[in-house]
Amino acid sequence: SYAGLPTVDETIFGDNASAVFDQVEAIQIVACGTSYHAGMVAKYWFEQHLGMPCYVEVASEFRYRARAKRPNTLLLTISQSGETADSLAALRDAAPGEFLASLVIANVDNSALVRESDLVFLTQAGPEIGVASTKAFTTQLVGLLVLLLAFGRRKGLDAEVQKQLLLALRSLPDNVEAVLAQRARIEAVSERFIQKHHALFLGRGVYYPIALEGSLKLKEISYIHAEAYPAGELKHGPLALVDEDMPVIAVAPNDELLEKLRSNLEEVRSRGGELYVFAPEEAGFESSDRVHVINMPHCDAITSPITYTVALQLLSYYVAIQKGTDVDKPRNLAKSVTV
Ligand code: F1P
Repeated sequence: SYAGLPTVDETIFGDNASAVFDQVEAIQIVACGTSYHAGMVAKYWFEQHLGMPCYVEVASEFRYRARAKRPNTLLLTISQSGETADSLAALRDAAPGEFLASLVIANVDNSALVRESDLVFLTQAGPEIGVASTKAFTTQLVGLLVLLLAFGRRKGLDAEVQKQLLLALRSLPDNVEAVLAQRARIEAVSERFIQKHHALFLGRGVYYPIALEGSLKLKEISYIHAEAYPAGELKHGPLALVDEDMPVIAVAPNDELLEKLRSNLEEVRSRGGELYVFAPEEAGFESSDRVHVINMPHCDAITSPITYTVALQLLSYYVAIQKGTDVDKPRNLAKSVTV
């Protein structure tokens, strides 16, 4: 008999996970920096696949504002270090009874957030040597997909979709290898950024937070000022910035938003902007003197944000190397922001 043995969820997330997950109707995510971007991705995933309301906020704001109570809501913090002061303060700021329970997705065991949360998912990415989060981010996204499956089993997520998700996770290492195989191409285009002072990242849907993360990496390790926008927002202001000196990096998977993105990129091209398009062959982009296409592997839709992230991380890495900045220890940043 299996009676009394921990469930799968308890094995992964800790004692009592099953009882908590059975009651969860909404998720409040709180995090900082890169980890906040992982939370933004989760919002797209949880609302699309489960119809589960998912609220995401930076910890440095969450803790300083009056909040309306949301019933049956799980408080989810995400943090590489598990020590980020704002995220920890947000957890501590939760009033008794405000949330059903707290869960942390963290990379460092026995860190403050791990000790103080009710449930824990350890990303086990190994030590992050550099200050800027990289493998922590991609493993946070995997952790969020595991959580999606845990809720999917409860919320009637189609068995076929659950199976597809498991298969997609299994082929993720091959997709990442395929991106790494493009490193020479990415290194070659990175040379064009050495003299640049600004860059614009564009994405749509779930790739908007991936664009944000790409721009954060470029800022953090190469000190190039970078912004990210959902591509449809271009015409509401940022288009004024586009000229021949402005590199525009587009995250362009072959999904249902591709045609909309393509017309946004046409707007950039017609204003002389130089395009760097991360896209699979079937998206049909062609390189020319002002358009540089970086071929991405064909990926399963649900895990594809993880694969595209690795490509953007490589771009920032090579730009930083070409500029001679310290990739592992960028100026002014600390690995864990504990004050
Ligand atoms: C949050 C974070 C990182 C960023 C830098 C400063 O850390 O903003 O995302 O790369 O290291 O701290 P954490 O809560 O994920 O440890």
